[in-house]
Amino acid sequence: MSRLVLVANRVPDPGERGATAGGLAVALKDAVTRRDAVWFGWSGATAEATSATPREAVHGRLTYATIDLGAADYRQYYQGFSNGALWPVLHYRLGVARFDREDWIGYRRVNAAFAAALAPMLRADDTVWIHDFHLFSLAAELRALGCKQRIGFFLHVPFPPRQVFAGLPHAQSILEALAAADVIGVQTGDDAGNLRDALVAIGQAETAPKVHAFPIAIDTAGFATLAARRFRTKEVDRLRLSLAGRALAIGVDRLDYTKGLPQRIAGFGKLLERFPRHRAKVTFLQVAPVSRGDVAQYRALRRELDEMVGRINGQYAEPDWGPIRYITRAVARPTIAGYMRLARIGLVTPLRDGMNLVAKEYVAAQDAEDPGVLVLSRFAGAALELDGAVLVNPLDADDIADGLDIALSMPAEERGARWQRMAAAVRSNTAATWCRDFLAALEDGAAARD
Ligand code: ADQ
Repeated sequence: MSRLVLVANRVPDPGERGATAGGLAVALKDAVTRRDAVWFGWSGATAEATSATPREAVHGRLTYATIDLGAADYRQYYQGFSNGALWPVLHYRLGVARFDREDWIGYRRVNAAFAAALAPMLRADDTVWIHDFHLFSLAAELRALGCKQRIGFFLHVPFPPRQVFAGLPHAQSILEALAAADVIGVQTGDDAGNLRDALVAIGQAETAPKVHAFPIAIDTAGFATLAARRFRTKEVDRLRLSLAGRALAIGVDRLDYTKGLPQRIAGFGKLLERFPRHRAKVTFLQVAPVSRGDVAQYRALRRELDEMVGRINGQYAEPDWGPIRYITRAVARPTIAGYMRLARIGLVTPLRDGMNLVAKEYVAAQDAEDPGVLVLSRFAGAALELDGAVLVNPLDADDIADGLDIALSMPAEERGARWQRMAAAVRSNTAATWCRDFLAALEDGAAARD
């Protein structure tokens, strides 16, 4: 089998294995354990200048190859164009985006630098799989250097309707660069439709058929085992005892404005206001470690949340009950898995999300004998697969409150039936099938599912 070369903005820490590894590392585990592989990308460190050659670290069949980013490249490529412009636009938030011509130049420069550092490492029969919006131009840069390998690209975040994407300066260059990939994967059929439309509108109709949906998934059996094991530990006992028999609702997110946290907290406040019978009967635990804390919008979000949580707690707390527990420190993944199993409600309400793996993890973590209810945003990619969830409009605090009321009042039989439907979905599409489906489309030209 040919070697697989994964490219992503960040390369996971080789030490983060198994239970502690998150997101992409878990999703790609199947692909990298079955064959020789290279994982190429940014080390996470900044230096005076971006490295011209990667540092390599061999771990069995997997080689990590990393480069440092120069300070200006970090600012323009990563903070500027990737996080400041692409992230909001791809999440339908043109008004939040910050555009700067220098950032775009830096973005192109770093994509070219990735290509220049990677190309000498490539063997003729390698398969290259590029991940996410930081590297939209990388396939084209590799082609410009003469690389003829199969190249796949997967976008982890949504692709908005073409009229929204057109608001991004240089939108056309980005779409044109994508044509260099052989297969372009997105999370859902909606994203695929939007991206195809955008390609056709700029005269790239021949690229549109390369776009397919491959909904990302989790290691369902692994997460279920982790949750069941962790459920019986002291940390989860501590939480259980502190609830004193009350229901637990849990939210687990990075602290990001796309995750709908203010609206979610407002929704929980509306539940207590409009449905007094739930007061002192349910506790909401939100875990949201700070991410991108050096960006002004994220600092403002944190202040807003601090204030909202304080107000609602002040208004409704009893001497022996506080409505909201809000943690901005990181909590270890295995512990989160145990908490999810304890929670009667998983509250996942992003304003827009490519997929949202937390929703799938919550389903996997449940006890089949007494499962909880998932209250899920209609605008998360996961909503298309998890039709047993109580779906809500994440922008509408009253709708979130209604969803919470439905979930808290739901008879055990309905809870079980809804969970069975969702459990079947997360068992049939897993991280391993996701990897295999994408690579089959890229390497064998296998027809994608959509
Ligand atoms: P993210 O926006 O990071 O990912 P998500 O899919 O929800 O969002 O989470 C990724 C992983 O991080 C999950 O395994 C989750 O458990 C973990 N995680 C999130 N918050 C955490 C917390 N507070 N503590 C511990 N762990 C936490 C992007 C896209 C998503 C897409 C993924 C994968 O934005 O839409 O689902 O990539 O493609």
